[in-house]
Amino acid sequence: MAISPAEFSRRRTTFLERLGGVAAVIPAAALVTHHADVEHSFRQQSDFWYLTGFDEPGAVALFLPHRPDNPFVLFVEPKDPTAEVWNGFRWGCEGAVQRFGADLAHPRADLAGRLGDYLKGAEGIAFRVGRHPAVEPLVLSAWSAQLDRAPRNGQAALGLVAPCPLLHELRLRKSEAELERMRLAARISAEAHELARQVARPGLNERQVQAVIEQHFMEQGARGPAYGSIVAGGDNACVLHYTSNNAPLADGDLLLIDAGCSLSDYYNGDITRTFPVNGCFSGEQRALYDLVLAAQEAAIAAVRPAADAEQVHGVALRVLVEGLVDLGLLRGAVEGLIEQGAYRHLYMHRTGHWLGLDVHDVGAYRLGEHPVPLEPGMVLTVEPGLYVSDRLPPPEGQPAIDERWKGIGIRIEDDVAVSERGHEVLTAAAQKSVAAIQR
Ligand SMILES: [Mn+2]
Repeated sequence: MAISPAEFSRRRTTFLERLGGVAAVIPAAALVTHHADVEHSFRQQSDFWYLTGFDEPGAVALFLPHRPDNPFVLFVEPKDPTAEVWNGFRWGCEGAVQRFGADLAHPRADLAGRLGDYLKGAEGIAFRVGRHPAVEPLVLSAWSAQLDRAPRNGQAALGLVAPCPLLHELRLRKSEAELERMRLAARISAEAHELARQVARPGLNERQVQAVIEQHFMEQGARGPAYGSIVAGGDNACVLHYTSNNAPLADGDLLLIDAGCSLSDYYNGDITRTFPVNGCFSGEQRALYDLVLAAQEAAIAAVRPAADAEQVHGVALRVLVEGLVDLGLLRGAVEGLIEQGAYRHLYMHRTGHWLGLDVHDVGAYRLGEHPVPLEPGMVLTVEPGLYVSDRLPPPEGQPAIDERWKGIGIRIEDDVAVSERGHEVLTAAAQKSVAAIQR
């Protein structure tokens, strides 16, 4: 079930409460040029979406706690038959009020003329500077005009503040309805990984596997991939953000796939699986796979209320480093290796990130000195990996890597929701045990 209008309304009420007397200006995304006069398919800005559910470009939402009778105002592209013939349906001002719960709606072109009046009486302006080039000059000039008037009308000069901390704290904790959407995104994404493993075979191109995955996303009603799918055979898997996906799969190589779908309302899955192209691990591949899987399972087991993402990372890291020492790929005492970062030529990223409307979702990881404690409703990925290649030299004192290990890149990633009792793995339908992925 899609997020209900009532839930969008509750989000706005909470946001308005948190704003105190500060007015917020939250712009929608603009269309982005792909090339020449062709645009990328539209992707709404997640903060704007979270508060409005309005999926058109160029709109601007105002949240005005100092105007309790009409605190939610939308500026939208008005109805225009000619424009709609070319670019599709618009809700217009009437739709903004009737379907999206705006107290008042105006054509976007009126923003410059009306913004100053709407901000009158606010204690400050919450606006994200640096991200919205079409809206920022209007906000700054309305702010400037208020500063000009302040000495005469005796009102305190307004402050300009960032809306992000407030809003992102809300987005970090998912409601039950949001978790339901994320379960669906996770399920569709997991099914696509299962299909990919069934079709993968030596000689197939990475791109052909990508097609199977993304076809499933769209068949199942998702918008498409949540991010550039990574389909990386053999040594390509050691490039963390490999997206060229255009090499033939080799017999004897592993295939790393990092792909997840984005639903119509932008909730995302983010899954990585790694398996042998021919269904059979070599000794070295198996040793490293067992190690990454053990690290991942230990890290998932550490996800529970009051733990934090740094502890989860620490658990994965310890398992990896201990295993790498056992395999002779690192040398020294585990504690010291972790402290010095002597593993970073083999494991160079963190173990996870928040997941939600953005794939790398918003929300702080630390507040000052302290890591943010996990709470029920938070969703994070758990994704340790190992990447053995010539790209980064071992640090001083660490052994040279034997050729037999090179070209092995492995990552295993699940989406994990923190629950009252511990955690729920949303992506469990994507198999990862050796028994399941060997043929
Ligand atoms: Mn991820």
